[in-house]
Amino acid sequence: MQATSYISIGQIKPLGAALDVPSASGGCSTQGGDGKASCGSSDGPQDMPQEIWDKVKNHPCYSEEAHHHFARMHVAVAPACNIQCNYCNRKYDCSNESRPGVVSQKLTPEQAVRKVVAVASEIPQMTVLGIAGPGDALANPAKTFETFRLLQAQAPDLKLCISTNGLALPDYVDEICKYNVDHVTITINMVDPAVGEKIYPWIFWQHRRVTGYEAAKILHERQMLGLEMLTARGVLTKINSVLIPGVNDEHLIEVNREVKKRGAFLHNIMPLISEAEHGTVFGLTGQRGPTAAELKAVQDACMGGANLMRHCRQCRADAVGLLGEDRSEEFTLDKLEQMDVVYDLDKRKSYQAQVEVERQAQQAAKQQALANASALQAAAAAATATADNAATTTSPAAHAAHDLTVLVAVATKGGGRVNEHFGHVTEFQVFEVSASKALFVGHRRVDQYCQGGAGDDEQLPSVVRAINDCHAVLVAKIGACPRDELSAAGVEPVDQYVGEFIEKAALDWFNDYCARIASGAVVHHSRGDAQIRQGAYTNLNGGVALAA
Ligand code: CLF
Ligand code: SF4
Repeated sequence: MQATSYISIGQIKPLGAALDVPSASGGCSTQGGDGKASCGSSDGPQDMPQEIWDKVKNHPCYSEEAHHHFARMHVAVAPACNIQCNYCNRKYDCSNESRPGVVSQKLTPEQAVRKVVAVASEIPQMTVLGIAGPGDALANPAKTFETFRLLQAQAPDLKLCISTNGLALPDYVDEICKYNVDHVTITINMVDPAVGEKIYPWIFWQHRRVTGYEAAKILHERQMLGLEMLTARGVLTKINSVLIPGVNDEHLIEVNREVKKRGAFLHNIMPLISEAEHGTVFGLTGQRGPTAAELKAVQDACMGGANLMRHCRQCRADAVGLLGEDRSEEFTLDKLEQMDVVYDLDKRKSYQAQVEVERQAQQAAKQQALANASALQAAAAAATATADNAATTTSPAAHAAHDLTVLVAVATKGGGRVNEHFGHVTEFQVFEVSASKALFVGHRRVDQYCQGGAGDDEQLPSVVRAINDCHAVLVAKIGACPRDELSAAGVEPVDQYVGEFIEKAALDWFNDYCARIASGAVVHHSRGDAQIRQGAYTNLNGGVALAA
């Protein structure tokens, strides 16, 4: 299928409006994969039209900033799927696995709505209800749309969201608009069926199973058509792509270009999860996932600016809570029976207003820290130039510090602050920091070091491997043993920014680091690669964690 004209976010219309398709030759700021897209998950209100900002500002997946403060939940009402992906094995009762397709309980629409209302009452920052499996939301249209219909009456302030492989998408665009579902994720791993047939063994299409190249071609055409139809109707779309080394790694740059052309709002490139224990085709055939550096290289190649989502946690199909935490065990069907549920809209609004104040404080702190960093850099550059002009010797390190970009790991339990002890971390957030930015670029899951009040030293090497590409780790507190091990590995443990906003803390540390380089107190070295932990959390109650 041929590409349509380029469409910018500014041209996305409210639901129901027709799209003015621009001429292919210009008038649009989106430049596909070749340049900076018009917006991205790290952008703010100044980067997009107000009506788009209103849609994304409280959506933890569509706004990186929002994901520190707002939660989502999934209801597992969609068990069937109409295609097979080589990275998928849908499992039930895997409470200690966190990856797409895994759930503990399938729900009817009525059970789902009860659960949503209960969660929304308990977690006022839960702003988005998503249907993301464990199969495909649109391969189960009756259950998916019945859930949305019931919810519209009972929880009218929730944003509705679905995730789909796209095969059935063109058939349900009207229904999606009818229920005001204004966030749709399509998983698109290829735009070339020759690549696609390595990922999809079959699809179920028009009452028959189709295999090989033909299957991938049909899927590709349906995905592109569905994406174009949603853009034309003003529905925000996010494209999820699974990075499969040797299969579609470089090809994802082409995917990025094609989906941008068709008006996709965000592109989320995620690492393949393929442990043999998961029982997927890729897991069983030894197809590996990417390293942290491989993932970042493809993401960087796709972005000229901030058009990528990098904070995806590859959630379970019944996940509840902030991205990176999972509170689904608190809301099982038997526990719901015992709960006294009141949907208090005012309480939710008031809580969210408090979050907004905190969020603005975080933004202000970041801007102030950036201004400080920029002033320090300017002063350092002026001093270097003066020294150069005077033919005095300036250290090469002082020159190098001006252009530095490093990764910093952060221990946080939410709210956008450095507020978690090293030993309690199950996930580090990773920020890319320079004099002009502190940008969230990923997360690293780890096994919790502190078990039952004591450090488990056998876990330390795997924790260090997970953040081995970082120059520092910002924590609220850290013990002597992990401090020594991190220092020996070249990762600086930093605990003097407790409670501060992450970006400000990262920039303040960066300025200090540059000053130490310039003075010769430390020597800057490049870091190595890091290991991406495959999709499971440690179950503190004795569950088995999958191998790192
Ligand atoms: Fe769920 Fe997906 Fe909606 Fe978010 S998840 S349906 S857009 S509410 Fe988010 Fe989870 Fe990543 Fe999905 S972190 S797997 S991108
Ligand atoms: Fe699994 Fe989703 Fe692929 Fe279906 S579309 S096989 S549920 S990953």
